[in-house]
Amino acid sequence: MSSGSTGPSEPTGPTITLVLGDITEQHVDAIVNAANSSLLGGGGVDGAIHRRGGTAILDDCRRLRASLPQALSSVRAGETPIGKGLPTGRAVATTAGELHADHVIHTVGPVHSSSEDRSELLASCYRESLRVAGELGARSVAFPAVSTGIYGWPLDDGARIAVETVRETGAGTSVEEVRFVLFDETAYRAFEAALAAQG
Ligand code: AR6
Repeated sequence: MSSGSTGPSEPTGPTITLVLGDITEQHVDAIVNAANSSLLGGGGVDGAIHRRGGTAILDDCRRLRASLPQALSSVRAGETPIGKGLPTGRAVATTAGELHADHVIHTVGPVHSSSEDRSELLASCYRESLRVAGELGARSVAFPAVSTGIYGWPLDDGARIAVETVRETGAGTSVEEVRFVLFDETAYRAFEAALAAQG
């Protein structure tokens, strides 16, 4: 797979890098998974991460599910109730198993809706994942384009929200590199355009 990178973002925030490729092949401190509320795996990038990372990730997810009411301090309006798993927009970490990373951070993106604006929930995925990464001391974090596959979010808008949210965290994170790992050229170009549009 080829790869490319862009210049640094704002001086005080993480450097944003774009890579065309498979997120399960990245060597970073933390890999973000576009999971679902069950945390028990699925298709898309979630399936790939569990396949490549091995059963240790699923074992950890099962343990986390059991402790979710303790792990999450509050449920906000519109979120999935805690009894049904990890609420949309939130993030939790597990081992990365056999992946070339120390942690997998699982976040649950919103399903795209044309009748309701769920952008804030998608932004929350990036914000919460970076917050968890900071707590773990992770310096490099790889993100997929959350919600832009099975959950149907239009790529251009998903890319805009992703870049905007990472930029907005600015100095508010100890993460030094945010690497967006895009699975195909269309996704890569959408992120490239979002970066260019946001200066
Ligand atoms: N590396 C990087 N990006 C990938 C990879 C990969 N190996 N595989 C897919 N993508 P999706 P969602 C891209 O569907 O939309 C699962 O079943 C893909 O091209 O993985 O958030 C979960 O369990 C797309 O651009 O996640 C949930 O039920 C992006 O990753 C549901 O899908 C996200 O696509 C979550 O849907």
